[in-house]
Amino acid sequence: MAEEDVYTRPGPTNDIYQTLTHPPNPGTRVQRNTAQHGDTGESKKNVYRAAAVCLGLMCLLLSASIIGLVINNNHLIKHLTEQKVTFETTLDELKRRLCELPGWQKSGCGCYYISRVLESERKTWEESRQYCRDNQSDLMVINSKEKQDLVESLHQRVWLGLTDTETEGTYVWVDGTPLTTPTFWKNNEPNNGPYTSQGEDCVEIWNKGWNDRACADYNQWICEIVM
Ligand SMILES: [Ca+2]
Ligand SMILES: [Ca+2]
Repeated sequence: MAEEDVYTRPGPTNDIYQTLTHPPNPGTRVQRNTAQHGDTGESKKNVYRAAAVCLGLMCLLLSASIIGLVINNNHLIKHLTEQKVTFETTLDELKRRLCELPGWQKSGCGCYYISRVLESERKTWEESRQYCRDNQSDLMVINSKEKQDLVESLHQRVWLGLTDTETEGTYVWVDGTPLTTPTFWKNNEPNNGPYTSQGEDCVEIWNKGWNDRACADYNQWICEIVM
């Protein structure tokens, strides 16, 4: 009888056997898995929706930023344009007043200063140019026959704003333009001073023609303000 009690007594051991002999209904397991997959799909949709909303918001913010930048840029351009007009007006007024000072004279579209004849006041080409720059001008650029006629009419020997200091034989005006304008060299000039050791890299007008001359020589000069 004791042996029978062992095999019929309910307990954890018998539960295990029942589970092994009667496994859970497979259909139930499939239903639970399907429900789990449905939940996962819904979660993914929610994530996608949230991502789409975020992207939409970012696009809106970006568009608003671009519109703001365009508006600010337009304001900046308008402000700079107004400043430019003010600056140009002030500069024109300054040039006009400068042209009224003693020693300056207006001619055509320019205003000119011719240094005095006194030998003690003559300057090298660089010193002459510096004088012009200190007075809101530069050495004269001759880019037309009218300007050549003007400087010839002065009957002075003066430095012009033309040099080949950078590259021998390649002349450049002080405003940066190359010598492609009409030229008015004297006969046999420029010759780069064949009888001098330092060469001749700066240009003067002398007796109605251009001559290259040693830049360190002392000379009169002519400043120009283009109006
Ligand atoms: Ca030269
Ligand atoms: Ca010469």
